[in-house]
Amino acid sequence: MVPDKVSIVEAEPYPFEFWPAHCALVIIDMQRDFLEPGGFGEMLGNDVGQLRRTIAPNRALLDAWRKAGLLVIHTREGHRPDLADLPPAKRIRGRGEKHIGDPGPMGRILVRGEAGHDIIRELYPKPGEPVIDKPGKGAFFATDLHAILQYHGIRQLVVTGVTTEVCVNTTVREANDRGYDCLVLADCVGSYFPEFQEMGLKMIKAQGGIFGWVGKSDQVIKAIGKG
Ligand code: TIU
Repeated sequence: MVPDKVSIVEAEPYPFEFWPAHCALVIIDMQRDFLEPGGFGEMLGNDVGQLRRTIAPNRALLDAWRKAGLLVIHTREGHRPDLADLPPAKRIRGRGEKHIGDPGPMGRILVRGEAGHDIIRELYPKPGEPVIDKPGKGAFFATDLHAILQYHGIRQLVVTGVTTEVCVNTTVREANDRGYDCLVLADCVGSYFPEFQEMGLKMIKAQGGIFGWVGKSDQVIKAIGKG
């Protein structure tokens, strides 16, 4: 049993009241196609180094989180092999040569069951840890994430993963509207674009924490250690 008590975690715009027994770690889309050299992300011309710097801090946080027996949830962006859940608008967006579902460097792009769709080895889910397969950018859209969180009595989320301005921001906004407090960890989220990393975090913590808080993983690890 996780003790039902609060720790204060340094964060912006003001300290975050961390209730570990009611808080889940949500690791967004740390998938091979987004992070690995030779994957879909790099094929599109993106600098995967901007995302790879998040791997080590996520790993340290995940180790501490698991050791404390807290709930961790992993998400993956992707689609059914028959692409029945892929809106045509999403498929053709970008006018690129390659679309979701086409053969890519690590199997069919963003299709469930393909190598590139899976989570990177360093952060691979353990048996029993929920993995949410999501067809959209937000982790609540067309998934059972909210039901799983409610079942576990979760009221807060520590959010990490990629990319900061796309799937992380969308998920935090969805979570905010569903009544969850979100703490986003700056060193554990990444964008291909440094300016979007900065602004993506500013947008969350602006206006008194309009969507949530921004903090750092070492502060959360410290708080777990004291738990
Ligand atoms: N997971 C996620 O953010 N999906 C994306 O497509 N991100 C981009 O930044 N493209």
